[in-house]
Amino acid sequence: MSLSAPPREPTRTDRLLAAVGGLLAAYVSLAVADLAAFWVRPEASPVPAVGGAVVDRTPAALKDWAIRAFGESDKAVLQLGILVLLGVLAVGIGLLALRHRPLGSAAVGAFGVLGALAAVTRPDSDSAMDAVPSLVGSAAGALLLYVLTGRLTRGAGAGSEAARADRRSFLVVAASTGLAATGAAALARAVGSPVAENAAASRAALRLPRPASPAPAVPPGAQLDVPGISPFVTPNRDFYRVDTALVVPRVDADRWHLRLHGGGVRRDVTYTLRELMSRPAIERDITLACVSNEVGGPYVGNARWLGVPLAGLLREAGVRPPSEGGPADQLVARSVDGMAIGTPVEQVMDGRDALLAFGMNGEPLPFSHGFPVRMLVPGLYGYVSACKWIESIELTTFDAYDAYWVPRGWSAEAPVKTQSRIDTPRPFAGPAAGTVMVAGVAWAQHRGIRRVEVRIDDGPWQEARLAAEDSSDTWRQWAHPWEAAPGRHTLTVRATDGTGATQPEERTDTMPNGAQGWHSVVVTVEGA
Ligand SMILES: Nc1nc2c(c(=O)[nH]1)N[C@H]1C(S)=C(S)[C@@H](COP(=O)(O)O)O[C@H]1N2
Ligand SMILES: [Mo]
Repeated sequence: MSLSAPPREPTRTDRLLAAVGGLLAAYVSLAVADLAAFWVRPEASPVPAVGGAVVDRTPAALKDWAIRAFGESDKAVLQLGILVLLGVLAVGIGLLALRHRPLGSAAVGAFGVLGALAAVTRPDSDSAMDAVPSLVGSAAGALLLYVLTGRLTRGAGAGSEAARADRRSFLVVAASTGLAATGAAALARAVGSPVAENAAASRAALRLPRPASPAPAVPPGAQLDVPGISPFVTPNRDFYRVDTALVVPRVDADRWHLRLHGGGVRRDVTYTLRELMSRPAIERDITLACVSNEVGGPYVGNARWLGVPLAGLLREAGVRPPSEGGPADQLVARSVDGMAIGTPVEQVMDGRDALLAFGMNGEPLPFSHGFPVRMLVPGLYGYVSACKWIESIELTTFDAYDAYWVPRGWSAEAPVKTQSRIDTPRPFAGPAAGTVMVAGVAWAQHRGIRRVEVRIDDGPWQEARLAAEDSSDTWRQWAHPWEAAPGRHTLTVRATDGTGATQPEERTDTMPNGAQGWHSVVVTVEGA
């Protein structure tokens, strides 16, 4: 039982245990880092920090593919990928530690340094404290690996009593550390990060102002009574979510402010939420769509938003649109998580209801939709208008600055393209022969929808019944009763917008400025 016994050759069991030790060291590193991040900042935890760095460096085409392949799970898939890669590396490090203990621990430390670098170089990091979770976590992991592998190769022989005692001790240390890390992480999650708690409390305490200009009541005919059609108003919990945030920012409304600055602004202005909410608020129904929405895709939703008109705020600060000689043609909105979204100043100030919104369907913005304040500009895709968790607005020019998505291959300016979607019947459905309601939604925000037509197979285009128009900024439901004969049929839809332009047949990619083309659905009608 002497500590000075010379190391022996590792057996297969030793190697297996070393691999387990490596995995456990990685697990404990991440758990401890997560724990530390609860006090520092949840976003500074290594997996979201590294994941965020990966997201920002992912080629646009790959990101677009990921959104299409994994939908709103793309972030979970990315983080799972990082964990799997870490797992493989951890096994390698465990085996390395068996040969060379200090080197194994040094490797764990090196990953800690990488995580720390990722955390402090995130655009939303404003403190070196963000390095702490990764460093503390990896230090714990490195120490654990050192202790564990120390139990593996001491002793005269693999079968000796000393070696057996060491293995028992390995298992005891491993099990207790693993349990302790799991327990601590679970406890921290249950208690909640103080940062997130303050944000949740500030949201719970928020009283939305009454709109000086309420939205007109939704016309009764705007909602068709067709099972399976998208509801005219998308409930918040069903509203699509697209953003780059791996951890949803939880902003404390009591400490939030918005800075307005840049070309044409008389002098920098800063608004608190209270100041913003004390201005006359307007309430509007606006349909928001994502440029990554494929023909027939789900990334579009309609809500009743409450906020203050952005144009008025800009005017007050001295901003004039380019058509009135203003020096800035681009408004860059930046968020607490480092997003930068560029919007044409001309459109923001042309009379449409561009908003700094704080209410969504009668409640404060949900955290995932930008609490406490986001921007919205009817008629423009979200990536060029709808900055969530906004914290500053800079007036600049398109020549002088490329917003986040532009170097990634997306157009700097992107009005929404007219789209129509068949919600029901679903693709590959098998309705019974007879009257089948073909129905869905069509949108061309700020131009409005004038006509929707449906085609069965290669038949003539037939005009669908349009639901009442709420506003030209919202989508419009449509329905068409079809006398369905047994067999396989292709249903196709196309819309005509308020300018008289009909959706072109040709499909284009979502990149660089939105998909176009006709949506069709294939169904097999069951015989009578
Ligand atoms: N801060 C921030 N704001 C953002 C984004 C983002 O990644 N970060 N994504 C934009 C995109 S691409 C779209 S389509 C809309 C989606 O808003 P939603 O998630 O509330 O539906 O938010 C926009 N605002
Ligand atoms: Mo988007």
